[in-house]
Amino acid sequence: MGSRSDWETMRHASETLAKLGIPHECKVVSAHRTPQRMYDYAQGAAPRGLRTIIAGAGGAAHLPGMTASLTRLPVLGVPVESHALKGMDSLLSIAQMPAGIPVGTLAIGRAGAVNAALLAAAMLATTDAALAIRLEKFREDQANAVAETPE
Ligand code: RP5
Repeated sequence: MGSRSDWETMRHASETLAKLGIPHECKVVSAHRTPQRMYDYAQGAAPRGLRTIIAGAGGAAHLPGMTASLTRLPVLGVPVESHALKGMDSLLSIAQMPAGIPVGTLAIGRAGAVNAALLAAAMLATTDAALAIRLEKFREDQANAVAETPE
């Protein structure tokens, strides 16, 4: 994530990954304030054995796109809700990548953070049969938790 202030949103990605038993790490890596850290992190990710990167940022959210440009790993972008523009700035700056370097862009805020984790899980589950079973169980539990009536 681009800032410690993004953690309130991005913790939902981490919690969802943890529920699915997916090992992960959470780092503050700012495209603007710590560009060298971003270069080092993105370029070192694949050689270290990481499989996917979830990048959350707000405002002029360059982190997901810049990260994607520095690694062949799939990058999922989470637009963090900004104070000034409610995350529309984050959303557009993450989603509107020019052709050639993709960022898979999720919804603004908590929903995007949760879904980034679930999408990462779905991608990883294509080559991990045990995770596929855990993901199916997660979906089943979620369906069972939805009441048929509103009261
Ligand atoms: C972005 O600027 C971060 O991703 C964060 O969403 C936003 C504001 O950062 P802080 O000023 O709260 O550190 O780079």
